[in-house]
Amino acid sequence: MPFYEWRRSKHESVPMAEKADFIALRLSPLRTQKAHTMQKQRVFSGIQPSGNLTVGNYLGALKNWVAIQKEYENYFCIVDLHAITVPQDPKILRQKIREVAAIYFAVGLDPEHCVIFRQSKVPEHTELAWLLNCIARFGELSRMTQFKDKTQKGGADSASAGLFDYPVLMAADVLLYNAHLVPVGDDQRQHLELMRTLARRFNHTYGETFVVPEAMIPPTGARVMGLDDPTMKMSKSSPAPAHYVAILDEPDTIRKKIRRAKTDSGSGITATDDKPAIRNLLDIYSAMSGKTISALEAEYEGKGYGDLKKDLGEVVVEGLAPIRTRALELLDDPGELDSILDSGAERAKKVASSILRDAQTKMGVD
Ligand code: AQP
Repeated sequence: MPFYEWRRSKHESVPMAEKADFIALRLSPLRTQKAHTMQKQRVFSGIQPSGNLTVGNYLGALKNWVAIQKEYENYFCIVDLHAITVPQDPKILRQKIREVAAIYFAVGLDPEHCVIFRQSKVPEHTELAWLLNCIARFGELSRMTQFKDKTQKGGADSASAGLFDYPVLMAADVLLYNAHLVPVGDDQRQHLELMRTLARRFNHTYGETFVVPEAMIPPTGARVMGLDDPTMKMSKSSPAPAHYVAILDEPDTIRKKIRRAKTDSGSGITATDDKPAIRNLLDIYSAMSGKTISALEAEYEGKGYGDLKKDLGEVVVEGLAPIRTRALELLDDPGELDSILDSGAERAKKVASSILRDAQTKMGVD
């Protein structure tokens, strides 16, 4: 069974042991043969340039994009219009857009298999978002937990309408390409459900138009938690650098942040409910190294938190350092990055414009 089918229908976490099956399936000669004769399915995903990309973004999204890129026709977007749903400094935003682009290429996304572009350069995204706004319901958007989380501090009244509408723009991003699959971290599950609801509602009301996409959530690293607070999802927009490991952090900074990560009381190294901080460190370790959580628990039996943190620091440095080096090289030539993004936008527009036109025609606004 292909990875996406195996994973998508379950909507639950997958046991570590199944990871090996995933790799075996992907190498199966039968599957490779089939891939040549069948038209590739489409994948869409994106990341907001709203801060320093973290190891959470890497494990929940980027690493998996790279792993599947050859099997699908991929559209990977830098969702800058999502980023401005909260205040951004325009100068920093421009810099972060390039950083995200550099990281996309540095992790190994290959323009031969992936169309990589900026959301704001393909206006069809906002045009379709408006059409979908007219079928999305206020009640549905009011139930989005990410909106509630993000407005917890400042209150919903002062949040931008864009932040409230974020999931509709996200639905437009994916439906605009008739993508079958959306590789994301666990935090996007609810948005994906809304996207599926909107696609079905549109098809039901106006006639078959959109593919109803499926989420593709990785077996480990799907929800990396904050190093300073294992009850909070690690987020790139956190004002506290100790909260996250950034992909572009220097190796010594990574070691230091992991050394200072919060731990739980007691001493055993187990991924149990009473040890959310240790479970998070083991999850990161497992996703970065490919070792199962149970193998790690056995390896660290009788050892201390300090041993775990020291080794984890090295594993993370080893995984991220080459990406950092390559990304910094690419950032030395911003003109080249911009021009690759522009040509990606041209390619994306070709697909997006015809699907938008179809939706407009169905709604009678052609
Ligand atoms: N902590 C995480 N663990 C696993 N996956 C994660 N993702 C984000 N955080 C984690 C995945 O990364 C992709 C990019 O997400 P995004 O930039 O569109 O928005 P987000 O989910 O809101 O990510 P952040 O880092 O928390 O950004 P801010 O702080 O700006 O809101 C998605 O696939 C997401 O699942």
